[in-house]
Amino acid sequence: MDDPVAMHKTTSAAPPQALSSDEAGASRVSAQDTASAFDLVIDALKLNGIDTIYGLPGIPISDLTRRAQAAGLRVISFRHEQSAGYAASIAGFMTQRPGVCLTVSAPGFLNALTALANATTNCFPMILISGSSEREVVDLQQGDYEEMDQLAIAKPLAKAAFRVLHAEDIGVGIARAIRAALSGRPGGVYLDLPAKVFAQTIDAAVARQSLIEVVDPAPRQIPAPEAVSRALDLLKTAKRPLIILGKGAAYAQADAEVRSLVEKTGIPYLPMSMAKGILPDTHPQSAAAARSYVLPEADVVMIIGGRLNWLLSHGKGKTWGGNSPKEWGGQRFIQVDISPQEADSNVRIDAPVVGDIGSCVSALLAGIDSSWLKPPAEWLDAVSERRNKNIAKMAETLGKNPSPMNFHSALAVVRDIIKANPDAILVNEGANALDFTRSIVDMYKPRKRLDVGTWGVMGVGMGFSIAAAVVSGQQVIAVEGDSAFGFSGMEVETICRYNLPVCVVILNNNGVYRGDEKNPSGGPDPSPMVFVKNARYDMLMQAFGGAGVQVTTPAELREAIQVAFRSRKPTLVNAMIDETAGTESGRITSLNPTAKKK
Ligand code: ADP
Ligand code: TZD
Repeated sequence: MDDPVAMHKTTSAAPPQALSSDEAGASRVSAQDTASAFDLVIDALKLNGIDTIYGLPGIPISDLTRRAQAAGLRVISFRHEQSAGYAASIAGFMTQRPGVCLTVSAPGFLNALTALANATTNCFPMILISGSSEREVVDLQQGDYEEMDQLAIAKPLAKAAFRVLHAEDIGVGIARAIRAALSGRPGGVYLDLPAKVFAQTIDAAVARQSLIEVVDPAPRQIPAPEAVSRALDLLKTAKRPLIILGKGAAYAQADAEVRSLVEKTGIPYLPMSMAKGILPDTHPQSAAAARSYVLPEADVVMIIGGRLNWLLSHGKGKTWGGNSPKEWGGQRFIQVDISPQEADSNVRIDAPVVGDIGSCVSALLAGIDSSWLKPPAEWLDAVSERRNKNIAKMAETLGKNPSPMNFHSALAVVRDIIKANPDAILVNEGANALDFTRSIVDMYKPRKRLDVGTWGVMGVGMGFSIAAAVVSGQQVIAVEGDSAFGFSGMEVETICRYNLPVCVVILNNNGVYRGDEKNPSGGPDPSPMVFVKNARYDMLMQAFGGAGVQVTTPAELREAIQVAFRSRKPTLVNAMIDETAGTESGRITSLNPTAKKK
């Protein structure tokens, strides 16, 4: 684009429905010789291929949202900044372009900050742009409207944080934010724009010069040849090799290469939650159903785009065959990651391969020819046997039709729906609702499963669903615990307002984990773990013109989801399940300290 500022001016002056006549007039004048800071922000984003803003308007950024919409950006306006932030972050994960979230100062900024920190934690590229108060007043703590030193607060939670004080620096500010979000290990970036900047206008020619179209924001990082051969040499020694795919492998969009590596080596693989579907979960080499067998038994483990954090029991302890919680199980590790600092975070990494996954996996593949020996049959047979046994056991459980409906009988329905609609995107949060969905519902395509990620954070549900629908245009199904849904439930209005193809399924068991707890004191208050019984979440969706359905059987659930998928109408299915069905903390009971004496 040769002349982005001028281009934007032509469009932004046009729509009278978006701007008042005064504002439109001002914009027309500026179209001739000056550019406002609003224009510069919009043009800088557009110039860099960012076509959507997720945000919540108010002073000082209301006009930015109006002008962005007038200029042809899609502006998705939320009911709470946290959901807008989660939406931006998952858009970043899905597209490899930073998702942009826009908020007002102090409280608006803070509301989005959880999402920014979560993006950094999960390696999602995101840019939070917040308006802020008068610098001079903030720094002297003189009590400005929504006063807060936002830059200082964002810094420890973001991969990078920048402030722009002059309109002519907006181009640089946005370019730096994009590079920081995307290059190397992706993460959340904060960009502080004080209200005073928005009031500035500069000469249009200077403005044009100031914008930067970022060239190669996520440069390929080619692994060192010796690192690649070290990894291959180690892999060749393995008797019981295992590949673990993490969500970095999903993010990298090197799907064909990863699949080829798995298939050419013949090594069983385990997908982490959001890596499900890079290869279809029904792939014969998937060891997902034999996880508790392969982790302690494997001798060489190659981790691609994943971390040995709590989700993998830190690579040691009983899960890995160690005799005590801290003891190493004896595995040797290869770790493929873009971050040179990740190796040795928890246990020794014998062969780190540092680079982007596409380049690393291609380099590994180049060293694997037809003479490559598949893993010993003994190992493959043992893995298959465990896997088939566990799948058969699960099939038996899923075939049951208990009354009341439970997690399994409800999720058997979701499993069939995703099998029939593999392009649909599955958003998932809760505790039991999360763990059971992850293990029961097979995914067939990459980046179709979006969930609570590294923190196990509740509240991502509606923001993720909205962004998934906006970015992909595909049908979204959000499987939600009733507690999890509550964190972002008001965004069903946003779903209805933008008429998005989102079907929310609440597995409603009347509480956190389950719904049958009593107040131990015998007093009139309910237990802290329970909610209003048989709450009609479906009516919440109806309130905004969407479809709300209450179901109590798998047959009703199937029908309701099928209708939603056919109509693509915003739908909420309130699936009442057995309130005694859940376990405390789902699968992570070990992390839950409880008083010794009950
Ligand atoms: P999971 O939770 O699925 O195990 P994590 O979020 O813990 O995955 O790990 C993702 C890893 O992927 C991070 O260490 C990150 O540095 C890495 N990563 C992200 N993008 C890329 C990429 N393009 N190439 C290589 N590694 C990447
Ligand atoms: N707050 C935030 C932001 N994240 C969290 N993870 C929690 C609180 C604690 N928490 C969990 O870890 S799971 C969960 C909470 C509150 C809800 C579990 O209940 P649910 O799901 O109804 O969503 P199940 O299916 O009934 O277990």
